Order: sequence, then structure tokens, then C-alpha cells
Amino acid sequence: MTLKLRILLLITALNIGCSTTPDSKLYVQRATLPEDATIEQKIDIASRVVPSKRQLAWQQMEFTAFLHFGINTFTDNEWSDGTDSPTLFNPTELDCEQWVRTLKDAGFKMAILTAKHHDGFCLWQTATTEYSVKSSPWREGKGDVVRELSEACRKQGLKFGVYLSPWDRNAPSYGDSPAYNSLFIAQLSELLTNYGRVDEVWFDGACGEGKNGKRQEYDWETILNTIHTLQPDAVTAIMGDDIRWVGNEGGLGRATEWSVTPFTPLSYSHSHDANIELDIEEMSKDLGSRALIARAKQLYWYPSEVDVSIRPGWFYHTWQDDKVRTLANLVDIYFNSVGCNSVLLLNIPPDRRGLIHEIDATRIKELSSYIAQMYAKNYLRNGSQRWHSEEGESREFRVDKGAVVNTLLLAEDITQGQRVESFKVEALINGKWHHLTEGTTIGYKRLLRFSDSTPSKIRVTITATRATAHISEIGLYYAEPLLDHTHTPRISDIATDGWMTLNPDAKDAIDGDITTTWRTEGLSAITVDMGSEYEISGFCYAPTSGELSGTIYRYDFYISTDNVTWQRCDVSGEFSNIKHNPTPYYVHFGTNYKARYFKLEPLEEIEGRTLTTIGEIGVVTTK
Ligand code: FUL
Repeated sequence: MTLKLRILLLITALNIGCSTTPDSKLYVQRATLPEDATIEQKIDIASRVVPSKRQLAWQQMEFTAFLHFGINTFTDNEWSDGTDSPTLFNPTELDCEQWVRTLKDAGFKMAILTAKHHDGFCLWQTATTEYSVKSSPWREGKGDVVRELSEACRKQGLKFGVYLSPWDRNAPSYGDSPAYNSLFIAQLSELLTNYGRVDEVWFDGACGEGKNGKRQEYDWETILNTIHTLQPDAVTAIMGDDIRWVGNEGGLGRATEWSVTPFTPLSYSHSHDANIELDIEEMSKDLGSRALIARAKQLYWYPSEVDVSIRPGWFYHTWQDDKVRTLANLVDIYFNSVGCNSVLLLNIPPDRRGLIHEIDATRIKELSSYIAQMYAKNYLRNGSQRWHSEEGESREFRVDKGAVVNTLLLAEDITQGQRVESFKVEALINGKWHHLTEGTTIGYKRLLRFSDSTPSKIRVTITATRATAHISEIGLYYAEPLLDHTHTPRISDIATDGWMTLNPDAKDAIDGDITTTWRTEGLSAITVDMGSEYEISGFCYAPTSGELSGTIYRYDFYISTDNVTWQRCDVSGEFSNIKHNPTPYYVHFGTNYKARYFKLEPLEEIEGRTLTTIGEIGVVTTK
């Protein structure tokens, strides 16, 4: 037999092997579960739901950046109501090339810009409203941040995405559903036609108008069709149907994270009923278990994205320069997102100059160097190999002699679906097998940390899988320990030791411990006596670190020097995004007040309940 013939036969044999595999029936992005299907049949279908091409490309990026920039950058707000003058928008040194260079150097694969936040201010030259860069003094009204960023991304080889807030507090038509839908689709069309390739369109779900606010019925079908027509490769996030919000803005992924889920994307008209029937929401702990799938009618490949800011707020505030997340905290976030079968979307907000601040730039570079250093050496001698494992199968891997390791990576080939339900890992140390670590789901990537160990071999066992598991990568690494895992910001610039509350039993709110909570019935004001008079420039409210009921949404804040005459401080009166981002909120008065007493009076709880909780309250003395 000639060599050519032998190669031909071998190729034919391999091809036959592939085509006869039972795994060849795959369901791209969605599957309907027959009503009379048994649980085994449903799980079998679940194991064959796979990502679409654009979802796969998105997942492979792993590490993406958010850029919150807009009118709020210049007013020190997180949300504003659409009435701030556009003339306030005036970055002095805006340089999108610097943003992209900084992000690229730190390993990010995409940048998503807040083209329009809830205030309605547009960062591009739009024909749909005057409330935009056109009415600002920046570049004499001729500037276009979307253009500058999209061009810089193209030039430097970064993907580009847009955040377009559905909620618009400036548009007069908001709430007049057909009229606003037309405006919104016109804005979307401008962004998707005039700026080259767009890789992700991000629609947040926020709307804080409250009970008597305007209600807008969005035409999601036309909105999503517009995207699919104008930019067929762009993924749609949060209110779209390609990418699911992980359910918090704190950088916390789930240890058990299924990309195949019965959770119906909120942009589908039947989502409300379908999700209620299964009693699930984006925040639910379980979005993909067998028990849930047993009750489901539809399944989606709907993977999770972890969006979190490098600072307490989403927009830049000078006074948060010393509150940028520590390296250790960012590394934890990396393990909790990319390491938990999610994509990380880390927000790095440009400052008033229009530059990524030096502190943030240094921190993200430290993060990427740390991660690169960890991955630099895989200590498994025969790692990174593909392995088709049935339930209960084990595989042993030799470890480089004497290597100290503390981090394990496992990955599934998700083009064949997400299948592994649990696994365990043992280490051979001095000739004996010891338990090293274990986990549930793997998905696109799973990272696990354990204490430093020097095994000569490790043994990985797939203890439960929904069908043949396609393991595509195994790695064993050493990650330098980082000491500062805490991320407890300072709540009060004045020590609270000598303080008293005038409410009975409210000391948990001023005990310097954010983890203890003052909880009381009703919307109850708290009054604090600081013991002496101080000049204060703001205050801080930290919600509880646990269950969020009682968290204050709208409030009034008062100060007094004698507990008789009270003055109401001129503040926005709203902890804008606290429901989704329950971190300490720092409120600045923009002026100094003399005060011995202060009072925080809740006007509305995040869900309209009559209950008040305070994790901690403090005052700010510096601007
Ligand atoms: C939320 C918004 O309310 C925040 O301001 C921020 O943009 C975050 C990413 O999404 O829903």
C-alpha cells in the first residue's frame, strides 16, 4: 500500500468515527423539551445545547472592559435625571487611543462604551436629540466619543461594543411607547451603521422611576431584529438573548454555573410567565439543575457575564481614587468570573480629563501580569490534552518533580455542550492518594484554588456528567498568594467610638463593623450624636452585607448643631443603583456643614417595603 493510500484510509476512518458519534445531534442556542419527555430525555437534550458562533466567540474573549463615561463624570453622579446641562460635558484631554492602549496592554479583548446612560446624554453625533456632545463645548460641539473609540479599537485590534440605556430620563417621548421605541431604534441604527463593526450591544435592565413613574413597553422583537440585521455578529447582552446578567454587580459568579438554562431571556414576550412558572430570576442560585430542567419546557444556551466596577461607582469620582479595588480583590473577581464559567466585564471609568486614571491603569496591568504569571507554567506533564470521559472515569496526570501547585484549571469543549455535573481531584503525595479539591460544573473554564501542595501525580475523576464529557484542557498552576483579600472601604472619616444614636438599640449602625446590621420596622430615621461639632462634607450609607430587605433607596439627610434646629442638606436623595450594587454609597454635599448631630431619614425602601436596615453609617470630611 502506498503511503498516500494509507493516509487516505486513515483520514476516512477518522471521519467515520466522528460522524457516527451519538453526540452529533446538537441544538444551537435553544431547544424545546417535549412535554412527554422523561427527565433522562430532557437531560440528554440539555447536554446537546450548544452556543451559536457569536456566543462562542464572545465566551472565548474571557476578559472584557466597560467604560462608563458621560455627563455623570462631570457632575459626580451615578445616575442623573436628564436635566443636567450638556455644557457640563467638557473633557480636557480626551484620548481614546490612551483608553484602548491601556486596556490592550492589560489583556482586555473588548471595550464597551456607555454611548447613552439613563440620563439620555448621547456621546455621539445623533440626529435624534439635542442632548448630546453636539450641545457641549467639547471639540466645539463637533466631537464624537463613539467615533474616536471605535476607530481606536479598530486601529489597535480591540473589539468594540456599545451600551445603550433603554431607560432615558431626558427623552420627552419616554413612556409613550411607540414614539420612544422609534427613537430608540433610530439611535441603535445610528450606532450600528455609522461606526463600523460592533461586537456587543449591552442593554441594562435598570429603571428606577418607581410606582408613579413613566412605564415604557419596549418593542424588543424589533430592537433585536435591528441588531441582527445591521450587525449579525454582535452579541446582545442582558436584555438581549445571547448573554445573561450574572445577577449582581459585585463580581460574584456562581460555583455551579450552567450556560444551559431554562431561564427565558427577559426580552422575550413570554419571559415573565415562563420564569414565574419555574420560580426563577437572574439572581436565582439555581438556573440549571436537573430538578429545574425536569419542570422546564425550553432550554437556552444563555451564558453569564459578570459586570463589576474597579471602583465603588460605575462612573469616575475623584474621591474614589483611594478606593480602587486591590489586586487581591481583583484576582478574587477573576477566579469568581472567568474561573466560574463566565466572562468578566470589568468597568474602568475614564476621568474628567477623558483619560483612564493612572491608578486604575496600574491596577489592571498588575492584574494581567499576575494572571499571565500564573498561567506561564503548567506543571502537568501530560496536561492540556483532550479527554472524552464517561461518568465515573478517572485520568492520572504526572506533575513536574518537586513543583508546588495551588490552582487547577479544567475546561470543557463547549462546542459539544456543557455536561459535567461534578468532579473530584486527588493528589498523590508520598505514595498515597489524598483529596485535593472538588467541584460541580466546569463549562468553558473552571478554576479552583487549594492550599500549596507538591503532588507527584493528580487524578481527576468525572463523578457525574449528563453525557460523554469533552474535557478540552487541564492545567495545574501556582498562583502567588496575595494577602489583602479584604475590600472593606472606610465608612467614616471621623472615628465612631464616641458616637451615640438617639434611637434605642441602633448601635449596630455605628459600631464600625459593616457586617452587623441595625434593622427596624417602618421607614425609620436614624439620628446620631457625634459627641462634638465637626465640619462635614458628606456622609456614607452602607447597606447590610447580608439580606437586602430594608435597604434605603430614597432618603433625606439633615444636620444640626443642637438637636433642636435641623437643616436639610442639598443632596440627590437617591442611592441610585443600590438594589443591584449594594456597596457603601458616599454622598458629597458640595459644601461643608458644621454638625454635631445628623439624621438619615428613609423615604423609600428598594422594594417599597416598610422596613429599614443600615449596615453602617458614617460621615465624610474630605472632598
Ligand atoms: C446598571 C446601571 O444602573 C448602572 O448605572 C450601570 O450602568 C450598570 C452597569 O448597569 O443597571
